[in-house]
Amino acid sequence: MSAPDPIDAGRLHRLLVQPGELWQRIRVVDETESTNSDLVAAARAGEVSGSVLLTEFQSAGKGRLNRIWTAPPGSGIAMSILVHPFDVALARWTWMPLISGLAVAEALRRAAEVPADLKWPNDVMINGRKVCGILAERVETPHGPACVIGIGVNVGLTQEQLPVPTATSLKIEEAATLNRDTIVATILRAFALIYGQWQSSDDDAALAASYLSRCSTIGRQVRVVLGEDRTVEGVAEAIDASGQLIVRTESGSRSFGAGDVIHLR
Ligand code: BT5
Repeated sequence: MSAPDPIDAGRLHRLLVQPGELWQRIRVVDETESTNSDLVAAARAGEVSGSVLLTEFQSAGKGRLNRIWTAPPGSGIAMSILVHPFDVALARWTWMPLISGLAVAEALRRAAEVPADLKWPNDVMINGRKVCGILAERVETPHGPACVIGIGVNVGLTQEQLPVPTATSLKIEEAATLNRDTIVATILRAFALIYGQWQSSDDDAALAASYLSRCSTIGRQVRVVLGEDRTVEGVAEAIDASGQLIVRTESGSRSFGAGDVIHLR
């Protein structure tokens, strides 16, 4: 198998970085432990909003809840983005992980022509298997609170290279393109669009509707895993105004702001 073309920071810069637009700085490093850890540290040191950091290989990629994200060198997209939603009330920041998932799902549909959808809150799935994981972290910076969002997309992994059997890749799903520059640019454009709409309007109803149109969790029997031996089962009914998942259980409806969801049937 031939090696993939390296991600081209210069090309991405030409495509995306413009004064007055969201994206201001795009860097690619050969290898690092975790792009999220690096960008969180940079944000604390004053890095500008609209910074994007990509790498060809992470030696200690982070998942949620201290889990690990792994992928062979050059096999995917490992990217973190830094944004300062200055004008947005903190109470609405609960939408950030969902906006990110929605942007990736839309971008993979558009650029790679795959039927990507979302398992609440932000796992991007193709045919029930995970193609992208997202880790959103809030960080205190000299400019105020900010958000670092880590996006890992499996692009060229073969079946044998998948770290877990529940994963998939764009290659396995016979995507229309495996060009990582194209996919990164499409994700960043989609994010800028949805994020811009969220930032400029307090009405989250349209956002919730867009999210719901891509979310495969609603209407399903689910198990929400809250801790080692704490789980809740029921039917996923809705997403509320802050992006929380509402589940109808035997003892009534409950809402969840975080947690791992398993689709049961
Ligand atoms: C996530 O966590 O899905 C968030 C992953 C975020 C990764 C990006 S890459 C760029 C940025 N820098 C970082 O350091 N991280 C971000 P979670 O939902 O906890 O899922 C982690 C679980 O998914 C692991 O415990 C494995 O079971 C599984 N997993 C690990 N690598 C995977 C992969 N490449 N594809 C699919 N599943 C994977």
